[in-house]
Amino acid sequence: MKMTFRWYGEGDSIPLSFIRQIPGMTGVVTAVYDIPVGEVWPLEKILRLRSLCQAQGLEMEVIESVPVHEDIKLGCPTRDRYIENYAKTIENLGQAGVRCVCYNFMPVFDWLRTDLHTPRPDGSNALSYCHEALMGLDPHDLHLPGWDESYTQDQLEALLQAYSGMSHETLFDNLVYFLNGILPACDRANIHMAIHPDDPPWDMFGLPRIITGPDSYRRLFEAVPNPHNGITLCTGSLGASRDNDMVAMAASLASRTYFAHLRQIRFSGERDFCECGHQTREGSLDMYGIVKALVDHGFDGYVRPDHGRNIWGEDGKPGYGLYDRALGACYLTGLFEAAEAERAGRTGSTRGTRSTLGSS
Ligand code: DNO
Repeated sequence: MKMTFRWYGEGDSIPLSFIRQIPGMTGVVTAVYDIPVGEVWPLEKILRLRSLCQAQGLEMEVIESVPVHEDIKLGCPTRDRYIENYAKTIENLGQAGVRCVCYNFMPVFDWLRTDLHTPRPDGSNALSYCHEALMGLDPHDLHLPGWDESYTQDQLEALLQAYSGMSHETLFDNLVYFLNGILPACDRANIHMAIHPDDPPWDMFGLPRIITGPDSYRRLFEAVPNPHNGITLCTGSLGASRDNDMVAMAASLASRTYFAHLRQIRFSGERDFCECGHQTREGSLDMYGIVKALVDHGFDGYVRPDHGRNIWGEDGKPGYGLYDRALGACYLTGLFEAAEAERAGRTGSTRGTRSTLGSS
């Protein structure tokens, strides 16, 4: 596996020079942030990002995300142009050495939380989700913490109208249409697509969500068997549903998992949770069980720590400060070292954690 760290480009308050100092770090996960959704990412912009990373000895092999235009999710007649653009972006990314692209297929809203600064007993604070509080919000007048409010009220209203009544089947068909449109480019560029699950994994405000549990993946791989069609296993997203057994899912999905977001949550109600430190004892998910299941089933992709708490006085971008994610990365690297050593001992395999910055 390769340990990576999300970096929000030149606007990120965390410099690459700090990220490289996290032991075991091989690269960053980033994106071009100043191109409107649906337009082609110019090769020069991608290469510039890569050279900034390389100057700090960091790889840039994973992109999170290349966003999918709503017209594609809606299945509008205009989608073919956006799919063509997406394919062109994939080709440009391939030329820059990118190997994996994370994306999601959630209508209108990406991840949702109801509080970004929930105080924890140890004096830190973290993101949390309360289902009742979310259900009490009016989707037509939303001011969600952390949500990118890039839509005007009118645009949001029009989008909600356009989606109204859309079934899960139609959204799924639109995903398949999208994948079939871009996979030839992925094959040429040798890029793995890694769909991020819906966070949290249930319908929101009447909008369908389709990447929520084991059945979603069964259906997805049946419909699009091309091995470049893969997933981002996000434990914090999928794990928020008590129906999802994350250790079993890690085992059964390992071979199609190209990117793993390994994040811990602690349940505080049936559908309520608070984010917490990555360690197993901090929350409700068995992190070692998940890592071991991935390793034992042949996972050899990219990993990143996910949302961290604000600790040690840091007031970072919600979920994306430096300190707690760095602690998470070190913890996860240790879990992988142990699981890979154990597996090698059992199978006589020489495969292990790939070389890191320190090897050169
Ligand atoms: C939240 C992230 C998501 C993720 C996208 C992938 O912290 O995990 O925003 O980047 O859903 O497309």
